[in-house]
Amino acid sequence: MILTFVGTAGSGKTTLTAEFGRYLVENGKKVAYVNLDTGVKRIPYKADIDVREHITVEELMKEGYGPNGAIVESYDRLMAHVSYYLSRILELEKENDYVLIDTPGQMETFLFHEFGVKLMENMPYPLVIYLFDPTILQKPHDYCFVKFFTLMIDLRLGTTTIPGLNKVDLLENLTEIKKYLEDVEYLSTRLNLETSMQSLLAYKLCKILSEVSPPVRVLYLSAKRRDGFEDLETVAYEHYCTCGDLT
Ligand SMILES: Nc1nc2c(ncn2[C@@H]2O[C@H](COP(=O)(O)OP(=O)(O)OP(=O)(O)O)[C@@H](O)[C@H]2O)c(=O)[nH]1
Ligand SMILES: [Mg+2]
Repeated sequence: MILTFVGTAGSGKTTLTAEFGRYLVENGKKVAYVNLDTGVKRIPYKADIDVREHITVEELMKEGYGPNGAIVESYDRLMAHVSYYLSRILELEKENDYVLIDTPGQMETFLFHEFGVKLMENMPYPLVIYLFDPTILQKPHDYCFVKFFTLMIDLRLGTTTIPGLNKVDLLENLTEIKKYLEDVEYLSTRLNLETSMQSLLAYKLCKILSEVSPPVRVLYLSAKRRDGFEDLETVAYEHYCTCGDLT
């Protein structure tokens, strides 16, 4: 089973990769780790595959690139090795129960560069966990954004994407947040009470949500407290082993 963690900078991809891996190993599973981030300095797990074998952002900056240019250039150079990484990931999958993939710090690098697209499109039944930080959820329309962004990842990468609210240990109002994320009727009612253009747009989008997407389960995760780890295992199992729906 291959699980790919995608998310905005600082959403907790690397920490979750390490901690979920440790949890799986403690539960008797064989786990392999893949680091696809050319910019990371230190990682808290032992990577079986690491793109920094080929190139790092640091090296490119020494060649004179700026930080953003170096990130893009690093994935331009990795394009020549996509098939190599793909075949090594598939080998690891045969030898392990889980392959956990940690993706570039900035999500746009993975979603907008051909490297991420080619890698994911050629994986069999790719499963992505889209990690989002609680700080993004300020207004009712933000919940709509998260739901559609999950679909946009499916659209771009050809994956099945499960949204995962990360760092729930920081939250005091999780019950209310769950209502917004799981009950479209509740969200629509709240959006209807708002007067902004964003809310109106979100209200219209919510109406078509059930047509374009089955009701997808949301994960509530914390690497700090290991919250949601059993659910994450279940999602992976249902996706790969029962080819079931993830509602
Ligand atoms: N409270 C809390 N903090 C967390 C959790 N997971 C990660 N963090 C913190 O969030 C920050 C970012 O974590 P990372 O794992 O580096 O996040 P990332 O998405 O890999 O970050 P980049 O790759 O640099 O974009 C660190 O300070 C972590 O300690 C969590 O479950 N709870
Ligand atoms: Mg990281």
